Amino acid sequence: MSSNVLSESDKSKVVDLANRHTKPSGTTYQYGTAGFRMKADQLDPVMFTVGIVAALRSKKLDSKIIGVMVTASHNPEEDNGVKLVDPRGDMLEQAWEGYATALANSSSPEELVHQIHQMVTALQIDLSKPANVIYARDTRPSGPALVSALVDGLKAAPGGTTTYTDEGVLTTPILHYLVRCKNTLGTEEEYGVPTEEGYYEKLATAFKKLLKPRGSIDSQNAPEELLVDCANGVGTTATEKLAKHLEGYIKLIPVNTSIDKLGVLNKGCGADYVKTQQKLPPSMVPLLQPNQRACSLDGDADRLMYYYLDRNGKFKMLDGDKIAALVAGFFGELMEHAGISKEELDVGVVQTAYANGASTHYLSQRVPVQCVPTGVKHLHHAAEHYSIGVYFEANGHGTVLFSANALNVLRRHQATSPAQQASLENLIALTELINQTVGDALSDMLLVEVVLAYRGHGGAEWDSLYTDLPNRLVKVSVKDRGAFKTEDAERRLTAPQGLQDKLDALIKKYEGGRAFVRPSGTEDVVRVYAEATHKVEADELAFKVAGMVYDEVGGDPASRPKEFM
Ligand code: G16
Repeated sequence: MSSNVLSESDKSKVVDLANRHTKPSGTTYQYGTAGFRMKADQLDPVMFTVGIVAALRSKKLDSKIIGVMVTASHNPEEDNGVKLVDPRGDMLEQAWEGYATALANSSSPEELVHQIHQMVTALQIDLSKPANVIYARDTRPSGPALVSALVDGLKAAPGGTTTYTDEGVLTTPILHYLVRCKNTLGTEEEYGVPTEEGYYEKLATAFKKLLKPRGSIDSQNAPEELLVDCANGVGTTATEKLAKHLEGYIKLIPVNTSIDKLGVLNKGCGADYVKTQQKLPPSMVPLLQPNQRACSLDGDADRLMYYYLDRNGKFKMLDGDKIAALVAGFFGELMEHAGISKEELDVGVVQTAYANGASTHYLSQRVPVQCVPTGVKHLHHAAEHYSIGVYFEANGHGTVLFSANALNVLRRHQATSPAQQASLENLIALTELINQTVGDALSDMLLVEVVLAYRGHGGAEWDSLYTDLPNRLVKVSVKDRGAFKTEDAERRLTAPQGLQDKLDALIKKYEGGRAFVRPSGTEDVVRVYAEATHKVEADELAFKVAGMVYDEVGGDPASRPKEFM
């Protein structure tokens, strides 16, 4: 019998277990850009309430499997985080973020019971339904204890049985893949074999359809070997396993693979280091040769940055914007070669305010381009409006989505020549190679290698699609990042009052100047981005804006930008 009411035994179970996970007074939690994320030692009570939310979400969605990923991705090792994955492998529906936040901020076990009751009533959740949840974590040392707190939350979930499975240590994209596979198993939308091994097999099979073994004509431009900086994180094991599946096709060489050493995760390496420092991870310096390319993953392998050394040995970065430009153009070409018109399938690109102005200009001349707020959840939903939606954040987070209609068109299309047929088969193989659930560094890496091999291009040719405008990204630690509110896809500030006018007056002084300020949703900082025609001016603008931000609200003196003040 359906029920929206917590029984007395439900209530006492919640209270008993919640007593083991009390919230420190004065702490406020917020489901941010990618879930809850903060210093790991503050997360125990949040993990507990997230367990309850995951079970309730499953009940609400007819017992579909919900995923929970314990990771702080690109953040330092001492941070951790948790996010929920919806049944199709995408991010938690945004309307639920508020409920997750409310439960996490309950000031006592009794208040938590009250919040659960409110949520169950408002959302008409049938508690009698069973719940199904799977979870995984990255390699952070804080992970196992946080998983225990999560399990207590799953045990505390009210109503019918909650079944949960520990999927172990996995990359974020593999957990997303598993959620979708398990929920579609036996349906027309079956996504793949619901195991970690099934994931590698799916990617490798598609890659092998697209690129012939090394030594054959089609593979002549794939690199002999590709150095993959694994950020000393969970991407290490995934890269090693994937490499085995790809033997004879491409040789992946994992670098920064110390997953058991304390303090090295994302330190001096990884996608975020490359993007923010705009230089090679020091460990890559002795390894990378002029004219050679390599890539960096982040701590949970959902971001990818490419780079190469030019013939003079100068570092050149190929970020998420460059990946979007490469990939969007490739789909256009393949469709044309397969005899599929733009009217049948439209290709669109989604970016954020961080996209380099030159990339937006380049892409806008070729395809529709949309700008949305930071966070894969925003990009993913916007990309779903296109037949083939390419979304990438400049930081290397992104993927390509194919609509149900696009998959139908590809299945039904009648090629009229062997050449058309070959392009059509390649398009279909790409729908298998590309992770449809979330940005996935490993899947994106194989995609990039396929495109470059087809075009016969290396890093330099790819880089020459357009020239990045000089830019600078700065973090400012302030007393209260909540004081910063934005509009227009985070390109303008609405608070603190008057600050945007001051910024406008400053930006006007710089040739090609553009800058914006937004509070991070994953770190306790405010981010400042600036670009200008000349590098020195982009740097100066970024630091002047950072100085204004700091002066507006005050903050940690150590993080007051010193340059150009
Ligand atoms: C997460 C999100 C990304 C976002 C990044 C930074 O990445 O998934 O979409 O770009 O945080 O967000 P913010 O600027 O708000 O801190 P990851 O790789 O850390 O999960």
